[in-house]
Order: sequence, then C-alpha cells, then structure tokens
Amino acid sequence: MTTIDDSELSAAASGNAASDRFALDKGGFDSVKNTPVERVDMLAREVLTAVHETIRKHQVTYPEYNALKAWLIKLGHDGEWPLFLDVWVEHALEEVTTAHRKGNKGTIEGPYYVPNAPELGPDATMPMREDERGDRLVWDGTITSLDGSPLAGKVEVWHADDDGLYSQYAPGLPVWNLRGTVSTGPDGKFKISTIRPQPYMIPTDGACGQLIAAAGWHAWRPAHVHFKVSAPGHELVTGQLYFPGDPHNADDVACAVKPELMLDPKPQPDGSYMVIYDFVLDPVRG
Ligand code: MBD
Ligand code: FE
Repeated sequence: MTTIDDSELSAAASGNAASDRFALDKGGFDSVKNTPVERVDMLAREVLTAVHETIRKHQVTYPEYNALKAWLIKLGHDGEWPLFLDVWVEHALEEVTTAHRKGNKGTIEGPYYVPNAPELGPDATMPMREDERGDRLVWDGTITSLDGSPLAGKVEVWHADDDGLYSQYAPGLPVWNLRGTVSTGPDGKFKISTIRPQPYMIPTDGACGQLIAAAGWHAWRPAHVHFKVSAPGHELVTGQLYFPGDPHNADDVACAVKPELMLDPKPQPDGSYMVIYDFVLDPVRG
C-alpha cells in the first residue's frame, strides 16, 4: 500500500487512499453473506431496469455509451468509487437506515473516516500543528440516552483544515491531524477545542471532477465537522455539523445538510467561537 506522502495532492492519490482504507475496514462481503438470492436478484434487476429505461427514454447513443464505459474505467483507476458513492448515493442510504430513530439521526459518513484516532479525555484539544491556521472553535456537549440519562461514550471527530484538506488523504499533514476520539465520563459531558474548517471542494482532477464539469455541476461541500458518537447499548450516530451562512449549505454536492445539524457558533471577545451541540442516542432495538 502506497501512502499519501509518496504522492502529489491529486484526486487519484486521495481516491486510492480512500479505496485502500475501505478495503481495510469494510471491504469484505461477509456482512451480506446471508442475503437471500431473491433479494440480490431484485436489487440488481431493478437497478439495471432503471438504466435500460433511461437509455430508451433519452435515446442514448453508442458514443455516449462508450463515454460511460471510459468514465467508469477511469473512476476505478482514480480510486474514486468511494468518493462517487458517498457523494451521490450515500445520502439515500443514510435516510432509510436512520428513519426509525427518535434521537439524533445524523447524516452521511463520507470517504475520509479513519478508525482508532488518538484517545483524548473529556476535555479535549484535537491533534493539530503548532501553527494550525483557522478560527478557534470550542464545542461543548453532552451525550444522553432517549430517556435523558447521561451516557459514558465516545465522540470521534474528524474534519478538514483551513485549506480544506483531510489528514491521511492529502500529503504533508501529520497522520492524526484534526482527528480524535473524545471520551465522556458518566456525566456524558465533553468539550472539544479545535479549529473551524473551511468549505470543502471535492477533488476536480479525477473522474468525479470530470462528471461535475461535463454536467455543469459544482464540486463544493459546505464547511463541516464529522462525528461518530457511540455508547454501550446504543445505536451509533454518524453525522456532520454545519455552520450558518455557508454559501453551500443549500446546494451541498453530497446532499448531506439537514437543519438539525446546523451549529449556532457564538463569537467570543478573543476571536474564537463557542458552540453547544448535544447528542441523544437511541437504545439498540431488542
Ligand atoms: C468529504 O469531506 C465528505 O464529507 C464527503 C461526504 C465527500 C467528500 C469529501
Ligand atoms: Fe468531509
């Protein structure tokens, strides 16, 4: 496995890093080994039928078909299957799999999560460079169960830096930069000091960027802070928090913004921002 630091900042470098990461953490088919043949048949057939219907409806040509083939081959070469799926497909999955929750539902995970980030106490400063640029952000919160009782749990946090870059997916950053695992005590409380990330542009020099340019779309996601919140006996909540006023809150390329994920940062006299955001976790269904 090549590491990102052998590479240039490019779509293929971040794409292949995301593909390698996926293979390491989630790449097996084991989790669906008991899926009945009828369900595979139904899902595959309905997706293919939707493709056939699009071809008939719009009289798709051979040059267009060959462009699709070339594009899919390039998507693989660039390692951008995780990026493509997480940007344009994951939001629908997230919607159907969290609809039952009474507590926080969250939003998509995206391609840049890395497990086992450094463990920090309940009063945490995110790993960052001494000269890390960006406005300071201090986030206070509590994890509780649906019935209001506090939970000893974990808040895993990861986000881009002031240049919109994620550690382990762009060269030249410390491995765990702006990635951490914050634990709460029995009172469920945590406090996280970090920097406020900038809007994020998905890589434009690979296959996903080619699609965006050809379709006249844009590549922007609003600034966001990713989280995974967990506690024993409760459903894991994966999501992202957003900042009011971001120009891309209303047209996120990944369709992952929800009003309940909007922060309310309060500017402080020293130029930093303070914010409170709490989590309510659903007990696992018995
Ligand atoms: C990201 O940082 C992200 O959160 C998503 C969903 C897709 C690409 C990059
Ligand atoms: Fe992200």
